[in-house]
Amino acid sequence: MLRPQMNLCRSTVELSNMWKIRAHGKERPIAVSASWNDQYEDLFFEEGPVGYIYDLDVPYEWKDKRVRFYFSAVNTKSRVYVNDDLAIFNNVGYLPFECHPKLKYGSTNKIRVEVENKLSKDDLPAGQMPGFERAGNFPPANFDFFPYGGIIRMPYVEISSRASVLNINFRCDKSVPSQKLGLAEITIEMTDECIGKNIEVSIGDLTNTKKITSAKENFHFEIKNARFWDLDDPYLYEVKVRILSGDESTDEYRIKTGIRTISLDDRHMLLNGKPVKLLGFGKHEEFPVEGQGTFKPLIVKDYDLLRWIGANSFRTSHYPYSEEWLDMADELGFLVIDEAPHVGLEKYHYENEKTVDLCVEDIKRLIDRDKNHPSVIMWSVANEPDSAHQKSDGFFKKLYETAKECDPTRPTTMVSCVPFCEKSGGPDVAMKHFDVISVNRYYGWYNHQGKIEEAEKLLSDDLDSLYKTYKRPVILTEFGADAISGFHANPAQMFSEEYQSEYIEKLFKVANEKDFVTGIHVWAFADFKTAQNVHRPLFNYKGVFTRDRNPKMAAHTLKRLWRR
Ligand code: BDP
Repeated sequence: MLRPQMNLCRSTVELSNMWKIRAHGKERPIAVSASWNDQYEDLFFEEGPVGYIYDLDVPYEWKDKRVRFYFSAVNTKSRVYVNDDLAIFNNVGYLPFECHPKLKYGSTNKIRVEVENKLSKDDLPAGQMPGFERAGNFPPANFDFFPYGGIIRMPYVEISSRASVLNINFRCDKSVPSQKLGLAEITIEMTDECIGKNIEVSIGDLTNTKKITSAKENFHFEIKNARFWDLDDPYLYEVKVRILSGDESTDEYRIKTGIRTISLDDRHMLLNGKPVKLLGFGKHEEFPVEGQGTFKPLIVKDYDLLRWIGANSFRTSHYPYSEEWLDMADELGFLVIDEAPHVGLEKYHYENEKTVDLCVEDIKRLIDRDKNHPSVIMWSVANEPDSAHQKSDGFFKKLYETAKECDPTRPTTMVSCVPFCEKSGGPDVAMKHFDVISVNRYYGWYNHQGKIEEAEKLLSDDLDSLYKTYKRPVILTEFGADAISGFHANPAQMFSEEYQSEYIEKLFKVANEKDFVTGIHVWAFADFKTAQNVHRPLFNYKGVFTRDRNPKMAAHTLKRLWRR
C-alpha cells in the first residue's frame, strides 16, 4: 500500500477540517489528527465507541476514477461507514488502512467512523489480564503509556486513474559501498488496468521503460559512482514510476529513498560496511492536548533536540510513529529501530490463535508501510514481552520469520527485559531467534535503588554475559531514572536531576566501553503521560527533556558525552 500523494496524475484531499464527534448524546467539533482524550474533559477516559462525522463533497468527475480513502492511523478499532454503508473494519492501531467505498457522485457524502479504544487482552497494545483490577493501572493498560484513542493521524481521499501503481518495493542490499556501486531492485505492483500499457521507472538520471505484461514488474538498476545515504550525508534519490498510455501518463508516483547497506558482524551493526554505534533514545509520540497524534512542529522540534544533544538514532517505542517521522529521519540522517505495537505480550497471546494472527498481521503491515525508508535500520517485533515463558519460543520464531519473509534486508530484534520483569521466571527463551540482542536494564532504579556504583558493576557483568551467550551485537535499548525537573539533591538521590544525570553518565560509560555494544538508548527522550498507578505522579519522568521539551541536567550531560 502506498501513501496518498499529490502529483501531476493524482489528487489528494486531506480530511483536515474539524470533524464532529458523537459521544455522550452530544455532537461536538473535534480535531484530527489528534486523540480525543485531552480535547474535552469528559472524554479523557473515554473508550468509545464514539462516532466521528465528516461531510465530504464528492464531485461528479471522480466517477471514473480510482477513489481511495486512506486512514493513516485510528486507535484502535474502527468501522468506516460512507452513507451508512460499512466500507471497512480495522483492528490495528498506529498503522494505515485503506478502502474504496461506494460513493454518491455530485453529492455530499456522509463519512462516519465508529472508533473504539477499550483495552483488552485480545487487542494490541494489550490491556491488563483479568485479575489485575485491584493492583493494576487505570486505564488498565498492560504497558506504560497513556492509551490515547481517536483518529490520531490524518485521513485522506486520493483520486487517481484506474490504471494506478499500488506498491513500490525498493531494495538495495546488494550494493557495494566500497566501490560506490548502487544495485537497486525495484518491484512495482499495479492495478490490472495497467496491463498492456508501458511503465517507466527512473532513479537519479537512469530510466528504464517496458511494456506491462503482469500486475507486478521488476526493475534492476546499476548506479555507478552512487552517493550512499549516510549519517553525515543522508542523500536521497528520487524513484519515479510512470504508467504510460501512448505519450500520456495515466499515473505517476514518486518516492525518495537512499542507497545504503545495513549488515552485522558478531559485534557491530554496519552501515555501508562500517561499524556504527547507535546513540539516542526510546521515546514516545505524544504531547499535551494532542495526546497521540501528528503534530508537525513537535516532530521538527524533537529532531532539533536530537541533533542538539548529539544523538544519531531512536526507537519508535512502542508502536509505529507517523510517517512524517520517518521522512524526516531519511532527510536528516537518523537511524531508526522501527517497533511493532506489541507491548504487554504474555502467555495468553502466545496461546491464542487470534492474537498470534494479529501480531503477524501487524508485522506485515509495519514492514509494508516503512520498507522504503533508508533510516529504518532494524525491525523490533516487541517490547518487553514475557519471553521467559516456554511458549514465547515458538511465537517469536514465527514473528522473526514473518519479518524476514517480508524483508530479508534488515536485521530484526525483540527487546527483552528478562530476567527482571518476567512473569514466568527463568531465562529468556526467545532472544536466541533474533539478529541483535536488545535489552532494557534498570540497575540503580527498579533494582539496587539509589546505588549507582553497584549498578555499574551489575550492568557490566550482565552485558558481558549476554555477549558470551549469544555472540551477537548487543543494544542497551533502555536504561534510565525518573527526575522531576526542579528536584535537586546533594548527594544525588532518586528523583533528583543530579541522580538522573549521574546515573545516565556512569551507566552510559559502562556500556560504551564494550566493543560488542552497538547501541545505547536512554529511556526516555521526554517525560510522557501514562496510566495512573502509585509509581507515576501523572507522568513518567524518565525524560531527559520535560514533556514540553526543556532540558534537564541529564540532557546537558548527554550533550557533553555525545556531541562530536
Ligand atoms: C520499561 C518499558 C517502558 C517503561 C519503562 C519505565 O519498556 O515502556 O516506560 O520501563 O518503567 O520497562 O519507565
